[in-house]
Amino acid sequence: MIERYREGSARSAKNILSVIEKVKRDDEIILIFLHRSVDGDCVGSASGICSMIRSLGAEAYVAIPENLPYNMNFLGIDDLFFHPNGDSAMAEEFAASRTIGGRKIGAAIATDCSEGSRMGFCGDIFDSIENKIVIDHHASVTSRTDNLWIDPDASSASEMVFYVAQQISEITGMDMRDILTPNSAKAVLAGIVTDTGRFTFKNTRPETLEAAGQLIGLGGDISEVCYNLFDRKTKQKFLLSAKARSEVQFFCDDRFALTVVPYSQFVEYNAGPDGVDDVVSAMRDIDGVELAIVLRQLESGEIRGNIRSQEYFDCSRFAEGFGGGGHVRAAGFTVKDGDINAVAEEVIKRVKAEL
Ligand SMILES: [Mn+2]
Repeated sequence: MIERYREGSARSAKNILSVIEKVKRDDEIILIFLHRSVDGDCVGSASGICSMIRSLGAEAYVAIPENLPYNMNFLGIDDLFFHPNGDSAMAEEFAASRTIGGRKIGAAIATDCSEGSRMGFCGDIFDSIENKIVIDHHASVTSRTDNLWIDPDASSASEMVFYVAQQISEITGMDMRDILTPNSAKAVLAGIVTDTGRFTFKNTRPETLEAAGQLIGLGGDISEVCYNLFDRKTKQKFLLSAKARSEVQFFCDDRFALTVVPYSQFVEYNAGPDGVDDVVSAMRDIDGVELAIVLRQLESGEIRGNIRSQEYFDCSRFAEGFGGGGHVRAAGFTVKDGDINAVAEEVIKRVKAEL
């Protein structure tokens, strides 16, 4: 066991084992929650926890607030998900009685986020459940529960979940292969790969690679994961990304790069909301650029800002100014609706005051 994870992962493992005991005794179910705008890390960490709980004989589902992005379909983990807003019999039963298969929700586990406000429409369900466990690597936390493991230095929630699985293996004597199925090991690996930019970001530590190495041994195919999450793209996405890159503007002696993608461009290029996901890091990597921001408008009218910095700009604090959050070098925010150009002007003004 990696020393710096020993205490937190042991505490989380014990909390999880005790809720498993409780839900088995009371014939209840556990729901796992992740943040909206789902990404590899929230999906990977939630899937790992779900697989772990099922392996210990309790019933669990990942309550997902939106469809899995197409580039994560290769993970083959559909059986872990529960779509409370879907049109399945399960969703209908839940809407009518707040039960699944006749069982009440006995506990909630949040991974890669800690607050209902980050979970889209699943937030109300999360908030209504009394028994909560949180495993997260985002520093901005306001929720207060004893069952909280927050480690802002961890590369990803998925890395933390891997070490929780290892603790459960140590405590129960179960083999890691019986705790994480090959597909969920692949999902946890996908989470680490996502949040480390395939092991190139500064958050990549020896313990990150240790976890990744073991996950490959458990069935995670690293090249399949990297191809699907980073390299694979549709023609539409390729063209929209090129357009967004060609329209980048520079400010503050070229230290700040900004590009603005109105919804009309998503329509023109027939690309999905993830169509410019690869742009912000590419902008941040331009020589001399400290701060990169991509503003995009979604079909709902929402304006989403993605923020990346190179060395010193605090993205998390800047995002908080717009009601968002994240990490020091990578953060984001969402503005409910409004004029994307007006938001851009406000962003430029605030950056100029700070950078
Ligand atoms: Mn994460």
